[in-house]
Amino acid sequence: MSYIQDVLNGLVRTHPLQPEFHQAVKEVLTSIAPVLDRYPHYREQAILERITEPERVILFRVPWMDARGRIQIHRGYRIEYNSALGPFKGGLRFHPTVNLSILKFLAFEQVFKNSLTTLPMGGGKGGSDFDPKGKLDVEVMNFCQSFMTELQRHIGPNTDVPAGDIGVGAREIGYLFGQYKRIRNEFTGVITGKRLNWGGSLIRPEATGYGTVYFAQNMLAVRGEDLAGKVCTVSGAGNVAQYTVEKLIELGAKVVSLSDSNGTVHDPAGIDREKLAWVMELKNVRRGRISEYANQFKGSIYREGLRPWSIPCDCAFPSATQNELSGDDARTLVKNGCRLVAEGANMPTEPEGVDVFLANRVLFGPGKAANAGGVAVSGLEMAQNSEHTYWTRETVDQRLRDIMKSVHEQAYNASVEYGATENYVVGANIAGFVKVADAMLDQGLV
Ligand code: NDP
Ligand code: 2IT
Repeated sequence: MSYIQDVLNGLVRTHPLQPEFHQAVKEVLTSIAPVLDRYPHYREQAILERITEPERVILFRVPWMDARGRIQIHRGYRIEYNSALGPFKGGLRFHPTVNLSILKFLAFEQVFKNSLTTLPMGGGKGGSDFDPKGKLDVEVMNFCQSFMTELQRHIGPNTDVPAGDIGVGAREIGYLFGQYKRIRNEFTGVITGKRLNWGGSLIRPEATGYGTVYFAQNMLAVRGEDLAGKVCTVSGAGNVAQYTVEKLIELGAKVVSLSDSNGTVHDPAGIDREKLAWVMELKNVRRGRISEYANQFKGSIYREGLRPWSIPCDCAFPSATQNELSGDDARTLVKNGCRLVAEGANMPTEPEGVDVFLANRVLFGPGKAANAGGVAVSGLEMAQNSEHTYWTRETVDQRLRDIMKSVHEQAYNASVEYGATENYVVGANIAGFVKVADAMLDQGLV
C-alpha cells in the first residue's frame, strides 16, 4: 500500500540513521495495512503521520562526579511518544548502547503495548548511555540524582510516569524517587517499580516474567496444550529472565538455559528452584556474571559468546535485549522442534526470524503483547498509589492473569478478524493501534 510506503519513506528522511526505530515502525505499519484498507478515514485524517511522530523528545546533559572525583558527562533522554490513552508511561534504560534510535523504538512499541493492557496509559521511554555495571552504589546514586534533577521538571503522576528497564532496577528507582521527592516535596506515584515498603506493588518485580509465561499458556491453550514437561530456553539473566524461569518451574516446565552479554549457560538437568535462588543472589546482590553458574553446578556448560538458540527446546523465551535472535537462529530453533516463542524482551527477534516463525506456524508472542504484564502491573501500582493503599499478592496476581488473558484475546481476535488466525504480530499491532488511533481522532488535532 503506497500510503504506508510514503509514510515510511518520510520517516526515514526526517529521522535518519535510526535503524531500530525504523524497524519497529515498519513492522507495525506493515501489519495494519488491512485496517487502513477497510477504514479510509484513518488515511484522510493522516493518522500514520501523526502516530509515528513523538509528541515530545527531551534530551539533556547529566553531569556527575565519580568516586575518584572525576567529572563524568552522560546524556539523558525521555521520549514522550503518545498520551492519547493516558499519562506517558514506560521505563528508563541505563545502558551504554542507549541512543535516540533505541529509545524511540522502545517508546513507539510501548504506545501499542500499553493500549493492549486495557489500562489508561500513554506510551513513553527514557534513559541514558550511563552504565551502572561495575559502578559503586554511591556513583549510581550520584548519577541518578543528577539525572532526576533535570527529569523531574518533565514528569509527574498525571503527566509522565517512568519505571525500570535494562540497568534500572529497585536500587536505581529508589535513588530516582528520593531525588524527585526532595526537589518537588511530594510523595506521589511518579515512578513505578518502587520497593514494597515505600509505595511499590506486590508482584511488580515478577510481573514481566510471569506475564510472559501466562501469555505463552494462553497461546498453547488455543491448541489444547500446556507448559508441563516442555523444555524451555531462556536468554538473559536479569529481572525478566529470572521471573520467567520461576514461573516456568512452577508450571512443571524444564528450563535449560540463561545468558548475559558475554555468553550462555546450558544446564541439561534443568534449572530448579535452588539453582534459581543462587542465580538471583549472583545477579541481584553480588552483581556477578552468568559464567559463574557453570563452576557452581556440575553438568552445566558455559558457552562464551554464544546465545541459547542452538539448544534444542520446545519453547523459547528471549528475555535479554533487542535483535538477539536472527533469521538463522529461528531456522535452527524450528529445525530442533521449537513450537512456541514468547518475547519477554522488546523486539528480540529480527524481522527475518519473525517471518521464519510465522511461516512454520510456531506460536509467536511478540513483545508488545507477551511482555505487557510488566507495564500492566506498573499501572496497578499507579492505581494503588492514587488510592493510598496496598493490594494483596493474590489480588495483583489475579489482575495480571486477567490482563494477560485479555491481551491474548484482543490479539487473537484481531488476527481472526483480519484473516490471519494465530498471527499475533498482526493481531497485537491491529488491536493496539485501533484503540490509540480512535482516541487520537476523538481528541482532535493536537
Ligand atoms: P536487566 O537489566 O534486569 O537484565 C538484562 C539482561 O539482558 C542481562 O542479563 C543482560 O546481560 C542482558 N543484556 C542486556 N543488554 C544486552 C545486550 N546488548 N546483549 C546481550 N545481552 C544483553 O533488564 P530486564 O530484565 O528488565 O530487561 C530485559 C528485556 O526485557 C529488555 O528488552 C527490556 O526492554 C524488556 N522488558 C523489561 C520489562 C521490565 O519490567 N523490566 C518489561 C517489559 C520488557 P549483561 O548483564 O551482560 O548486560
Ligand atoms: O518495556 C516495558 O514495558 C518496561 N520496561 C516496563 C515499563 C513500565 O512502565 O513498567
